[in-house]
Amino acid sequence: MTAPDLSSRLRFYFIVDCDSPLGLEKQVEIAISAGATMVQYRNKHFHITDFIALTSIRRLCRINRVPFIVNDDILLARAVDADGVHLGQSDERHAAARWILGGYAIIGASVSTTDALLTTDLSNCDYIGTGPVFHTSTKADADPVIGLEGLARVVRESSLPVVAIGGIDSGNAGSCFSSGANGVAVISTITRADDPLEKALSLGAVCGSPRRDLKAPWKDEFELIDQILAGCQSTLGKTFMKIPPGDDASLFKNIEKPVFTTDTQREGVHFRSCWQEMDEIGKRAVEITLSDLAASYAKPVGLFVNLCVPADIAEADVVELYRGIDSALTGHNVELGGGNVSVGPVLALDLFAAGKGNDIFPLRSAATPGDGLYATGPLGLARSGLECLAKGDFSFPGLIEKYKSPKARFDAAAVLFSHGVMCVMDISDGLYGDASHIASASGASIRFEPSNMIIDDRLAAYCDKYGLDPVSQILAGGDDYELLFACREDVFAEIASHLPEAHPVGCVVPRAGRLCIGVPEGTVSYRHGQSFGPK
Ligand code: TZP
Ligand code: MG
Repeated sequence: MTAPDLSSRLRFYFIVDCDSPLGLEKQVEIAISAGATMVQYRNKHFHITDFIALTSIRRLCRINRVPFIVNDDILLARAVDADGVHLGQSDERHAAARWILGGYAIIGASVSTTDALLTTDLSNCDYIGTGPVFHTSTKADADPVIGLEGLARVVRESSLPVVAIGGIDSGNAGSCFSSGANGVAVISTITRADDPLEKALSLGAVCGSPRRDLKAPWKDEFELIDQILAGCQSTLGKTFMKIPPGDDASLFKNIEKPVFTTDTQREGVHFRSCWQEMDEIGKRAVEITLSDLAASYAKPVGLFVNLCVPADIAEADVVELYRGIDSALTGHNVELGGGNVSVGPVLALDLFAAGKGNDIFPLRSAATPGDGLYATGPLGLARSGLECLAKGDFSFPGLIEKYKSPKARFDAAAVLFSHGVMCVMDISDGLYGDASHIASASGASIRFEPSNMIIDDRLAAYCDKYGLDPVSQILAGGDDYELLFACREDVFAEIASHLPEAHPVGCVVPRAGRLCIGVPEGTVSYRHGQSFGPK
């Protein structure tokens, strides 16, 4: 699911009908192909034997990247790994759902009057469902009809996106949108229609949700590899390899001063596929891996990808992922040296890159007291972009772009190399943590100089909105993949004329107690197992 925000995911919200003669799978296939943007499993008489049908529609939604919500039952939502749950008005249950399903779960609540809006704590909720807007016979114990005026009142008073429900069809959905609803939730207009697909398509048209082909999951490792390779011809080891991929291993031509690095990207840890297009995930993984070669002054030549794919991912999406990998490799003139595919619980990429080393191999241990510590560009942006995605705040596209599309700074590395800079690393975990590595390896301390740090306008605006300290964002924020380097001040002055965004962040001083001095209390860079990160 790659819809940019929750409001657009609510646009065409289909709820399954367990009492319809049309099977659940058929209902969901019809809804998704007509453009449904969210699917809810609602079964007021759930029996454990229903679990098979439930998992089958959950799978269908995941393959098609449509968010899947379970009605009312938090533990069932958890059991089926739903994207969220839809609940009533109990604050206690909203809080429990947040705790049980995690920070990224979509939690909806039914709230139909402005009075209820005032008395319900919706701090754990992401959207509200309001209705019945029109008469419905689908829900036996439905509240009184609130009409379009009632819907408009709730929309006016709600700070959360609103999905209208109850008696909605393609004929009246437009009036719900005109009353301010972000989406419409429907059951019987599709599940009880003589021609469900036709009704679903008409509704999809009113919702502005395009019809789509259902995606097929990948089925066979070797077929998948053939598909992947068919889309990757441009980077299959032609220049740097004597024997390109195709055998048990690839044979490289002589690589002078060979440099190797590895990195990993895991769904839910390093990225979330609902935040990004698949090709962006592929590109990002390559740039991040190559960034370590840039920080080592190496010229990348080959990349190996060990891919783990869940069973419920579409073949077309894996091919798209590789299209992104291919395009990043082409951009850096690097060849795909080979790879491996296995099935696994989540999408994960382990990447290995080979490069040709240069006359200098920069070290973290090469900083000397008296050196300045510098960064090649503004920091804290990617972390803030990640936070925007986590909050569902899309008003800082520049920050989000920085998180989604990092660039390995080979251009900056070439400038640092030509000026003989000996101490370089890339900033992946955050300035504070990464500078600590330099301090530790060099037997020195780093004194930060916040007054010199570049505070990008977009970062300043974001921090203003959320009452954050930009310097803390800069110190804590990872994922920027700028280069951090230490050198003398006069050398930096020359470098700065080639890299206008390069700026001082601190200076190297003799070891004085702590590795880093001048860090606001409570600042933490990313450490696996310890700090900020996706669920
Ligand atoms: N909650 C309020 S009305 C309703 C629910 C679940 C039923 C909506 O079904 P239909 O068939 O779209 O009117
Ligand atoms: Mg690194």
